Amino acid sequence: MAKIINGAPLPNIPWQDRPAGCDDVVWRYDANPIIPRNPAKGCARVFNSAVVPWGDEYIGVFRADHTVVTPALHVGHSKDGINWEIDPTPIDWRDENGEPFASTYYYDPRVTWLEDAYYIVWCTDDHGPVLGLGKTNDFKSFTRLPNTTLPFNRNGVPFPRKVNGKYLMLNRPSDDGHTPFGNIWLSESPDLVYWGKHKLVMARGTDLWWESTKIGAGNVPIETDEGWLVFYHGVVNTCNGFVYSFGAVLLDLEDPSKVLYRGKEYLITPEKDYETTGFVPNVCFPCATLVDADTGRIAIYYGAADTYVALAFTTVDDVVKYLKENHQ
Ligand code: BMA
Repeated sequence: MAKIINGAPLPNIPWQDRPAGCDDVVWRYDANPIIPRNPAKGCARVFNSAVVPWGDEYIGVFRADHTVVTPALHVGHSKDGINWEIDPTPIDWRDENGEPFASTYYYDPRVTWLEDAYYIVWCTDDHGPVLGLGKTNDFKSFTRLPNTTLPFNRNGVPFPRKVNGKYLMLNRPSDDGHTPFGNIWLSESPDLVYWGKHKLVMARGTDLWWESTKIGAGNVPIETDEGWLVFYHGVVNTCNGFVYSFGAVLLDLEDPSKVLYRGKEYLITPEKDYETTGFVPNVCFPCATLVDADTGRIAIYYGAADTYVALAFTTVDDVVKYLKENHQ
């Protein structure tokens, strides 16, 4: 049995058992999507968002595309991880001196507890898309640290702890458009300010068409006794545009630039109406997981069609078993 390590029990994790007769590794919540259109004044669509436990409730940083279409980050609260209240006011980012540190746009946040605070990585604007970094302790005041990359990089995922004394971040160098290429890289930092020693973790899978255009890490890696478990999106280009599915990979615990098992097939691909139809059709984009270290249950939060937040479930044992038996 694969186990989650260094994780906490989460007895009230959002959960539904695998439906009878279903042998999928990952299965959807049957009342998806959990966040509908226009969930707060001025927020037209909320998707690609990150949630964490908060006492015995949940809190998160949500990507909200406003009614001018530009994306911003908003805090959201939930008692059960399923029903969410999105604050109508965006996060007011300040620099380390308390001065406003605003950007034109903010999207695809990831959140993790890391030593002394909740850290947030997202894509933001500095003469092109870069990865922003910020932190909070109360989800009321938010401090921005220096951006972590040069342009262009639009997909960043922090690790929940230092590995071999270094902070780590998965990321994807890209362009300033809708990037028709992209591989997953690992960058390290001694202090969360200077980032380097960039290493390629894995390249898009040219022979496996579901991930042949680009790939990008999804959730903050889950530490298991078999390796770091990461759900990642894989994109195929078609005559009607990109299709975003997601699969999973296990990375080496001591050196996460090493791939142990990379799944062959997607685990979720756009099939349901809320995934195939919306502002951007055919997108399933994971940004966060909740885990219960006692049972190994995993709740995956993914953006659907750049319009909704949806939820899917699996267990660490199910995914690890699948990856060992069906890897590339
Ligand atoms: C990516 C990002 C995501 C988005 C996806 C599909 O490049 O912009 O936020 O979900 O495209 O539109």
